[in-house]
Amino acid sequence: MTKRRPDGIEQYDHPAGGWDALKAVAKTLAHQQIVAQGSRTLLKANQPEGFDCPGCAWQDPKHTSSFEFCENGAKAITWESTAKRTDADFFRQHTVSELWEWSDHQLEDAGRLTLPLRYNDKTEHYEPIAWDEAFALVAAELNKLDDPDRAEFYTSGRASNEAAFLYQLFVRAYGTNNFPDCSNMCHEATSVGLPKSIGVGKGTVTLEDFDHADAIFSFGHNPGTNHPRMMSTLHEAARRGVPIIVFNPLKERALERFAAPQDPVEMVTLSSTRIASAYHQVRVGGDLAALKGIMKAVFALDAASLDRGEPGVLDRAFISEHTTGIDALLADIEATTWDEIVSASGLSQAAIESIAEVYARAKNVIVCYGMGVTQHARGTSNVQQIANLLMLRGNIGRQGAGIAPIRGHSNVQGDRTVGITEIPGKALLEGMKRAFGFQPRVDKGHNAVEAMEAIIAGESKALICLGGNLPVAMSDHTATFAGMRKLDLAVHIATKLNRSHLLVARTSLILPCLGRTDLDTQASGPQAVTVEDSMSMVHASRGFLKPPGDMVRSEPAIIAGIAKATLGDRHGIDWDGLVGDYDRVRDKIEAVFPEFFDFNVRVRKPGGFRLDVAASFRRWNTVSGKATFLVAPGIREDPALAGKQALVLTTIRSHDQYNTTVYGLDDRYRGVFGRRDVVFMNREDLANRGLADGDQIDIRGLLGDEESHSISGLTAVAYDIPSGSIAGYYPEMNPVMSLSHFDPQSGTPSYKGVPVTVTRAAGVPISGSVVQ
Ligand SMILES: Nc1nc2c(c(=O)[nH]1)N[C@H]1C(S)=C(S)[C@@H](COP(=O)(O)OP(=O)(O)OC[C@H]3O[C@@H](n4cnc5c(=O)[nH]c(N)nc54)[C@H](O)[C@@H]3O)O[C@H]1N2
Ligand SMILES: Nc1nc2c(c(=O)[nH]1)N[C@H]1C(S)=C(S)[C@@H](COP(=O)(O)OP(=O)(O)OC[C@H]3O[C@@H](n4cnc5c(=O)[nH]c(N)nc54)[C@H](O)[C@@H]3O)O[C@H]1N2
Ligand SMILES: [Mo]
Repeated sequence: MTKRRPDGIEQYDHPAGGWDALKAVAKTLAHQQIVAQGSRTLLKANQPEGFDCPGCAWQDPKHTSSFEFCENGAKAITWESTAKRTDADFFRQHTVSELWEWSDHQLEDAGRLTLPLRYNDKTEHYEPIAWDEAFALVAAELNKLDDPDRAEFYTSGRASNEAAFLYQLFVRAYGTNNFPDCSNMCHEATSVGLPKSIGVGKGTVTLEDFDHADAIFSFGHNPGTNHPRMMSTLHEAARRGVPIIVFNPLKERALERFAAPQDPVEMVTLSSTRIASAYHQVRVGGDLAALKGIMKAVFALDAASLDRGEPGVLDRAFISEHTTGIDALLADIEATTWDEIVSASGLSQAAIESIAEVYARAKNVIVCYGMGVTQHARGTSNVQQIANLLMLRGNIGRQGAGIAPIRGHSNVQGDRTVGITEIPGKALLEGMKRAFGFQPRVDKGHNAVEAMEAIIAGESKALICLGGNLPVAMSDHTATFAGMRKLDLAVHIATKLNRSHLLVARTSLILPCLGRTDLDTQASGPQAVTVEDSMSMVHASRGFLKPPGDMVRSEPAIIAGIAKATLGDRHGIDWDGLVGDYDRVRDKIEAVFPEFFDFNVRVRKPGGFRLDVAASFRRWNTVSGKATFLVAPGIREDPALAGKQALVLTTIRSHDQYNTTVYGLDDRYRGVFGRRDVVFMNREDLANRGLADGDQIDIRGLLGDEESHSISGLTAVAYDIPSGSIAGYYPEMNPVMSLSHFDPQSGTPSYKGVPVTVTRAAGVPISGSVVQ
């Protein structure tokens, strides 16, 4: 008797990468109707004279002479360089309420935006509008507000340094620090947590450090899907025999086995390489406990070594010269019992001790981490405990060792560096005054959650979005969607249509912009922009494709258009001059931020340059001037979960999506095909609820009210995931989350620690999965 799996659910037994990845790219090129042009475009990705791939923020290899194949990079590029268009006809044919019924995939798949559009509530259509008229409308609405703080200026992390810099200049000159940005939902725990630990809110390693690492730890990220070029690095390290220790509640295929498409032998022989030397299925939210456990075991190894008359495993020279706070950390770890650690992490004491042994044996350790660590109510503490672990053996500021937050959007780190922040620091404020002669506001503005709360409360009346899909990316769609509809002004600078654009305000505009792959020509000729990757490398990006329409403008040009219309000649900023030649924007970036010295010269060198990361050189820009061990009291992930009989939901990306952009409905490595309406559950958790693989279920978030925080009619999939933890796709799961559930230190929503209950779908008979 065989049990049939639910429709579209299969066992995927291949390694990640390999021929399946090549086939997927061929399919994407065909679907986007760009087979010939598309393959030429791909060859220009991440080349010295080419464009920066919008797929992720992983560093390019030093010698980018040959094309580095990356399935999901190829999808990101072809999605942008598609031959499909949404033109005037498209918007004449479809009303906004009709488009609302389309899926997220269908909306973006309609093609590139080609015309500035304004919503007409009489006809219910978006209709073409002239650029100057659009700018004048935005200006009139912004200037009508009685307080600049009633406007919100969102940034998604694809914007170039030049666009982001002009945007923050405009917004600061307008008079607010309301800079919600995608970083607030992503690596904010890194940006807030690490400066207190090591004096810089960025990673300390470069790509070359991976060549010198003796052990690599990976917490809560899925590089096979989200940073596929990182797989080349992990593949190489694994083949060198470097232990790779993975912490992830789900067995992500690429972290288990990977066949490198760049490796002719593996491709021809259908062989593959084991990536993780040990795979620890930590409970969702169990990382804090796991990290404390590893540190406890390291302290025990140290004591045993000293007992034997050996020098111990802690790097005492580093600790005494470079750090402070070790005693408080030691006291906290001593007070934490193994029972607590084992029950909160879901890992056995023996497993944790074996991890500590690998850690103590390795001379140089790199810890990489992603959203599984940051998107928790204690995300900042998680990040700081990672720093603690590394500091115990001096694994920061030394070749082959360090901390590697794996960033999200391709320029999310750069956007922050050039001034997109709701908490302006002294250097930024002084730099702006020096370069532009006006004193920007010093007080804190809104982050993403605060901006959304102000919009929902009706306090903020205008929202300008430099890319992204804010209300869909946030928790609690019932609330965010209603909030959007209350706005007086919503402006979306975008490449493709998405659901945010359909949540119309009294005045709604869509302004079509160039993407990374498009040729950007301004008064002085073709322009390059710059971006900063996860390893703080800044380099140029030049698009070369014919833009999707004559009316489409660059992001810098659109921002300058809005700024000029809104501010007139306030502060004497020469908006036309800046946009006419992006070298002038870069000169201003250099004037504000001295670390960009000789910007225009250095960025013209192939590969660009690295920004100074003080901690990489053991210079600690903390209050005490030392790297600081920080204590995170307690062991439980999240006080909001205390006393709740809840399953903990984590939300994940499929292999076929880019955030809210859904390329397709498959999630190949997890064996899901043609659907996204599934929830991955442990078999015991299913059985305890009288449920089985394939049953229809309802899921309800416990931190919001019952009706608006439920999703009905999902399908339960029995999966290898720790008991008590369940997983579903982002953004489909966002309605069950509460907007007020976030990390109080960083404001990052707890997207990966949502307390929920699961019940059989109302009105569905108990037949569930079919037994043949
Ligand atoms: N193709 C593609 N590339 C992308 C993106 C994309 O959507 N598609 N998004 C970009 C962006 S903005 C970002 S931020 C990054 C995101 O890249 P990732 O950080 O890889 O993001 P997620 O897919 O959210 O998955 C995180 C991983 O954490 C695991 N996880 C979940 N909860 C926990 C937990 O509590 N503890 C631990 N240890 N692990 C956990 C999940 O199983 C999953 O493997 O990728 C960027 N690159
Ligand atoms: N439940 C849950 N929610 C999450 C997450 C999660 O893991 N779980 N992850 C969070 C994270 S890490 C992030 S970063 C956010 C992402 O939030 P956002 O950055 O707001 O969302 P995206 O889906 O990346 O935005 C896609 C849109 O960007 C526009 N776009 C694409 N390219 C360009 C361009 O070059 N220029 C401009 N102007 N527009 C462009 C297109 O119109 C496209 O529809 O979501 C967060 N939300
Ligand atoms: Mo992100």
